[in-house]
Amino acid sequence: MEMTLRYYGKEFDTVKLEHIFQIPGVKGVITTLYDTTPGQVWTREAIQKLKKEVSDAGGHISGIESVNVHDAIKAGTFDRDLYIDNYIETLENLGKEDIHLVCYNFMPVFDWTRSELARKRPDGSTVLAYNKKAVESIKPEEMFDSIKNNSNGTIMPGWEPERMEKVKELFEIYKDIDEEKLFENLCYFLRRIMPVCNKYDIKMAIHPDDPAWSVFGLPRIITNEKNIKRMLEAVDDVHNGITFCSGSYGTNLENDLPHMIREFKGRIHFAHVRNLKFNSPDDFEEACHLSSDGSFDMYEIVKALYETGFTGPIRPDHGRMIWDEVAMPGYGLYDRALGACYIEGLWEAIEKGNK
Ligand SMILES: [Mn+2]
Repeated sequence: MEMTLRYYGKEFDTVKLEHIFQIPGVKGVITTLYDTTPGQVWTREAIQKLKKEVSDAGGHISGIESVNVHDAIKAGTFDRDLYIDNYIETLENLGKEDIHLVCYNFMPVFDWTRSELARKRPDGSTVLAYNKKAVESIKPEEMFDSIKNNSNGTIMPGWEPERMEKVKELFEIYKDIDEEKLFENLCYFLRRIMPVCNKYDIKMAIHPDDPAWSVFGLPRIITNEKNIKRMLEAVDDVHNGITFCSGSYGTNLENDLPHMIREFKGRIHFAHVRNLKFNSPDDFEEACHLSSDGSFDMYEIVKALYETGFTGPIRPDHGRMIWDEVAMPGYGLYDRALGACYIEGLWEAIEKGNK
């Protein structure tokens, strides 16, 4: 595995690349062109500029998170082929720039959903949290507002203001889309992009729906073992793979995380490793990465990745806000750095224990 951190680019991130590369073992970032909109072609010049920014700081790009998929593709509207053509052109440009991992998601309208961005824990740290009742009691527009007002002046991925203006229109295009239709649209997209992925050896890694259930009545499909298996079999190409995000699959307590990792051996191209603490099945908060702070056995998760021969990038996922840091919620430097070192420690112990 390669330890990495997510980075949004110097105009958007509150964390500096130079600081990221001071974290032990981190020389790669997972990054994106944060100012592009879904459907827009990424030019080679823009990709080269991003690569240079990272290499000038002493590191490299380990993968892209995300190249966002336009809603026309997810909803399968009449103009989807135009947007898929653009997506293919972006993949081609990434391939020519020697980038071989692309994380994306297929969630309608919303990216991840949380009811709180700064729930205070007993030690004074703040974390993202989810309460099912709180989410069910508000309108989608209100969630946009609350996320905008609580993100410390940053723009949260998936919650860009231009999406909020279109939220009603977006709901409209999904009104006849059920899970089956969404699944078909995903397969259609994957079949069309597989040739370019094969040509440039680009591994596509779909991110799970977060949380792993339907929110605001919208369909959600990347939620459990059965559905992932169906997706991997429908387009049976190694370049059609997954991002194993423990914090997202873990929202559904029926998902057996180490078992899923073993089940999808060879098709996991990217891993997000983080812990959640459940206060009840309907309420969780994003604990620190340590097993004892949350509900997951992080040793078993890392062990499953190690034992299945995982060689891709891992990144610590959302961190707590600690030590008075002011940053994009979930994406401060300090707690993610602690998470990276903790996961590296688990990995080293498991690796040496196996020799
Ligand atoms: Mn994730």
